[in-house]
Amino acid sequence: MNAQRRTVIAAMLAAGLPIPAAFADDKLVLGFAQVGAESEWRTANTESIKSAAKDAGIELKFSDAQQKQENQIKAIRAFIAQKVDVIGFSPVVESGWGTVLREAKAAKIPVILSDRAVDEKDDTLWVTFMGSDFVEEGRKAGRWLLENYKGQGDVAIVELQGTVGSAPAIDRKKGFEEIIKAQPRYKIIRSQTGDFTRAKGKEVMEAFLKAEGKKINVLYAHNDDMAIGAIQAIEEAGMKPGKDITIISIDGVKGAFEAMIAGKLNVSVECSPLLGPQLMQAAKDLKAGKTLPKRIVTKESIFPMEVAAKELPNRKY
Ligand code: GYE
Repeated sequence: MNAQRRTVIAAMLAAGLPIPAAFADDKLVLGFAQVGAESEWRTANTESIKSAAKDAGIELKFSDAQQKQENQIKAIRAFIAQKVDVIGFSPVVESGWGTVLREAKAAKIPVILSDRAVDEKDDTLWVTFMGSDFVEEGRKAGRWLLENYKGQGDVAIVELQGTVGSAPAIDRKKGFEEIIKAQPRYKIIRSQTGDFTRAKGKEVMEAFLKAEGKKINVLYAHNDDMAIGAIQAIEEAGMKPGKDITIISIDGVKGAFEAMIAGKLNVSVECSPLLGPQLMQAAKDLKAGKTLPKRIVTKESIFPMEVAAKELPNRKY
């Protein structure tokens, strides 16, 4: 229900007037500004949000920003103009949100950050941030490498980063580096963005292979889609992904499980996109006047290739 309608209902109640059913049952309206459709993860996230809104009886206004911050800002402004009850969004990059978030606050519309964080000092600009601990995901990837890599001597790692300036790219790099720096033989020899997509992952891996060739021992990809693109590049270069080059990625989407079963991907760190139900619950709680915890962390695991075939039937995305 929008703020205007709430005021009208309050005035009617105060005047002792009956509230027409259609008026009072008015649906909660949630505006959601999504990043885009860049990965299998993102598609599953969108699907989770849409189906959870339906199940919860929430009217969802959904916007796809095609990975552009300016589109997300436009969408949020449109939600403010439409006086939605709650705004949810997954910020494509961390910085540059202060102005539009202050506009939402001035309009008294609560904002929920879903999946990705913003880099803003004033944390009263959003009510809660729900999503994964990306630094911890990076650490899990690093720990798996240190515990499982069998080769001797220097280990040459190439890294495919996510979208430049995005929370998962910044944090997954940080967590991974924090762990591997304990063993100086592990060295990141090249690191570049593949923007979280298969096409870019393939293209950048081709360039890495051209420059470094057989020197590359390990690929660390910030998501499965880039790893899957890179696998293609490695095969086209006549090498065996998962054997000649150890491959580590993050998300745990079905495509990664298939690659692991085929022996081409060594491990995927789980990052759940199934945030829809908790987002709807949070929107309802806000409407009911409840206070939400400032941070809601998603619980996650890690899947090495040895368990992929057994786990695949349990996967929901
Ligand atoms: O890992 C990647 C997606 O923000 C956690 O965005 C998300 C990331 C996810 O495109 O596949």
